[in-house]
Amino acid sequence: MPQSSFFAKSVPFDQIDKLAITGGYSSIYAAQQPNLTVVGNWEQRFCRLADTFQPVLDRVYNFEVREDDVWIVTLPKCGTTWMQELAWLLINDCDFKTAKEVDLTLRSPFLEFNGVVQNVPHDTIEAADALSSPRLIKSHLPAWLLPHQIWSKKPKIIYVYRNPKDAAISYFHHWRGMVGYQGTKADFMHSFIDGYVNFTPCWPHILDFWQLRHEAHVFFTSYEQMKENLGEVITEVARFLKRNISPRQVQHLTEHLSFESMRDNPACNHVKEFESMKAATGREVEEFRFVRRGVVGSHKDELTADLIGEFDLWSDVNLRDYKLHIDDFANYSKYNSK
Ligand code: PPS
Repeated sequence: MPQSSFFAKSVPFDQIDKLAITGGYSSIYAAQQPNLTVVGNWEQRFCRLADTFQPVLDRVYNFEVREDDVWIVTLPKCGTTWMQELAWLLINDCDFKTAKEVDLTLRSPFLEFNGVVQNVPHDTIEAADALSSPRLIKSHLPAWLLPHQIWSKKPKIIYVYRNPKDAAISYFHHWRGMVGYQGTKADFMHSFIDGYVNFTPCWPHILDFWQLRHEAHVFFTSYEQMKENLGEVITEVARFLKRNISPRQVQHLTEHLSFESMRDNPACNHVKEFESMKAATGREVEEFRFVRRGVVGSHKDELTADLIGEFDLWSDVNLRDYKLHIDDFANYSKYNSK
C-alpha cells in the first residue's frame, strides 16, 4: 500500500458532538515537508476535517495538475461561488448561455467534495480529471494539502479572502441548512474560532496565500473588494488571466454577477450539491438559500458584542507576529496596491 502523505489525530468527542458531526473528526498533519513554504512550523500545521475526507486527501494531493488550469482557493463562505462564476465567464469568452444552462458545480468542480459527502454518484475528482482545458477547479484546502503539482506547474490561483466574522456567520447558516446543525450560534462560533470546523484553522490558511500574493501565478483578493467595486475586480481578474475584455462585457458581467441575479440563478445555487447531501444523509434539510444575504458586515447584526470581541481578540493574537491588521487583507489589490 503506498504510504500516505498525511496522518490524522482524532479530536475530542465533545467537539464532534457540538458540531453535529456523525463519525470522527481529525487534525490532519503533513507526513513530510510540503513543497512550498508555509507560515509557522510545517510539522505543527494541521487542518481540521471530518474523517470522511481521509479517503480523498491522497487522491487530491496526487491529482494531475495542468499548467493552464485556474484554481479558486478559499476558506468556505468567502465568495467562492461568486468568483467561480466570474472566472468561468472570463475563461469561456463570456458564454452567458452555457453559464445559465449548466450547473456551476459541473462547469467548475469542487475537488474534495467527495470528502464532504461520500458515495455520491458523481466523483468530483474524476470529474475534474475528465474536464477539458482550461479547467476551473474549486478547493477549500489549505495550500499544503492542495495537489503538490500546483507548486511546480504553477497554474493560476485566485484566493478570495473574507472577514472571518462574516464568513463564520455565513458558515453557521450553511452548517444548519446543509449539515443539519441544531446547536447554538455561540457554540458554532467557538468551534470556528478554535479551528474545529472543516478547513480551519482560519488564519494560517489565509496567511499562506497572503505571503504568496506577489507571485505571478497568485491573485489575492477579497469579498469586500468584490462588493465595493465589482467592475474593478472583474478587470483585474481579466488582466491576471490574460483575457481581453471590453467595457461592455464588464457591464454585462457586473449585471450577471449582481447579488439579485446570482440569487435567482439556479445554476449558481448549488442545487446539485444539496440533492447529493439529501440523498446521502436521507434527511430533509431546512429551507436554505445558498446565495443568502450577500452583505459586508453581516456579523454586526448577527453576532453579540461579546462574540465580536472574542473574534477581534483572536484575530489580533493571530496577526500580531506578522505585524498585520485585519483591514490589510480586505484592502489589498494586486495591481493597484492601496
Ligand atoms: S461555499 O459554500 O464555500 O462555496 O460558499 P461561498 O460561495 O464561498 O460563499 C457564499 C457566500 O457568498 C455570498 N454570495 C454573494 N454575495 C454578494 N453577491 C453575490 N453575487 C454573491 N454570490 C454569493 C452568499 O450569499 C454567501 O454569503 P452570505 O453572507 O451567507 O450571504
